[in-house]
Amino acid sequence: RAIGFMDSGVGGLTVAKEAIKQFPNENIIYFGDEARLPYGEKSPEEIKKFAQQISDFLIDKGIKILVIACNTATAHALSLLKDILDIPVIGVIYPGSLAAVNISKEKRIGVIATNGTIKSKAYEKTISSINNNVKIFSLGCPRFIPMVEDGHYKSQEDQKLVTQDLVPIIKDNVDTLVMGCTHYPIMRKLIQNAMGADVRLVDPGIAVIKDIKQTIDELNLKNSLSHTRTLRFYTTGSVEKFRFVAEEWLDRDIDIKKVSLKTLE
Ligand code: DGN
Repeated sequence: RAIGFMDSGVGGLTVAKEAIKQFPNENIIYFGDEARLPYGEKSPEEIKKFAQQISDFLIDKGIKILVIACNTATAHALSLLKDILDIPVIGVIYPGSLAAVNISKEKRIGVIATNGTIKSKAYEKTISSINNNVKIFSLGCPRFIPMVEDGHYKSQEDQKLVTQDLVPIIKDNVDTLVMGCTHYPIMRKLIQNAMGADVRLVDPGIAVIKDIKQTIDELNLKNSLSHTRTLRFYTTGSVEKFRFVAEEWLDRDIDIKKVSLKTLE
């Protein structure tokens, strides 16, 4: 069986890439719901419905663990999916919060994310529950998601837009910044340039790998070593568009299939 990853688009590939590297024997099935992107502007009820549909689809394909490789879906649907699914479900917000608290020296932590994640206050609540003395500054950066989906994260013009949007959090003088949307690490360089070299960037998608490993070990879900693994990718949007960003990011050719929204309903 496989480890399943879900996101609204290519963002969760930042998590899947690390999983591909760290778990060489594990099958990976990835689902990007690009036809319904951006999740950041949808209501919690809609996100819950999408997350249920996608988890049903992935379970049908044979996953043994579900990783919600999307902060917005983690904020709105993690506890629901944990309740209703009988496989382990792992979200990115707790591991990201813990990594940020551990790495921050001055305990001034910034969080950038979709408007949906920011409104949910999921990071604020989680970070405060880990350490009550942290000052938290939050900022919605919705424009970064279409930039990443369209491959706009390289030019000077892209840098200008990113820096412009980050001005409020730059002014907050944070020492640590959580990239609280899985799309953002794809434009990590631009974010680091804007924030300055001494601000520590936290990628919750990397932090979650430890949790996945622990779940595999504890529940004895490891594949046998002789196994040749498979990687499969699904999108509800355009296969070509998904391929454009995904193959560059993963640095390999991949098999992508289109899923119509009708089959999810
Ligand atoms: N990648 C998603 C996240 O981490 O929140 C959301 C992107 C979006 O659909 N707005």
